[in-house]
Amino acid sequence: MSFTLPDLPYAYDALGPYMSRETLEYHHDKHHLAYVNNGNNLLKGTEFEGKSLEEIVKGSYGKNAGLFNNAGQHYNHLHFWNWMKPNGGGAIPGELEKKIAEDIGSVEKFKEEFVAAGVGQFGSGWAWLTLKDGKLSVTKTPNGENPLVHGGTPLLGVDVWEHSYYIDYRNRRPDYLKAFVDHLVNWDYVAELYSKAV
Ligand code: MN3
Repeated sequence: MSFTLPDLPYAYDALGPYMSRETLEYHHDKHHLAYVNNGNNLLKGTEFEGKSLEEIVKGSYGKNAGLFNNAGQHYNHLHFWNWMKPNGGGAIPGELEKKIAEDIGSVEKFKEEFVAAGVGQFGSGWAWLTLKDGKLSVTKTPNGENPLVHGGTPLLGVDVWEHSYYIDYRNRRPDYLKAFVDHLVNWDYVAELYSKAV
């Protein structure tokens, strides 16, 4: 299976003022496209040709760094576009909200931990809401890594590479993360991933 770049699930200007058209044009059309193209080139002739994206991500981790970086980022970005929506944030579907309260303490505590994980990721990477061994937690990873390679399922992730926020927020990563949790998260998509994983 080769990688392809899907269209964004909303218009380029749909996430304003929290994420601009210019950011989405660079991030989707250039950065994500580069992961797709580089990933396809690096996939050729490897044992991973014909495997699913998840299998490629898990299988190449620690074995083929070039392929892993691009396949991991392709996986992360496929979900990232769906983890956001216009007028996002807001209410969390009941079952998931209950599970967050059980495992993390409260929705407010989750938001604090999630923002802190993103702020605390030194350099490029991602912050996550992860399901592992039946339990939710907030985690973070460097570069293109994600919870899949650590035995978990990513339910929500936020890209903290500078290309994700520098046009709109410059160096203010905490402001970007706060805007993401309060105004961008597509909780219906997170809940859908949760129901598939349990
Ligand atoms: Mn990115």
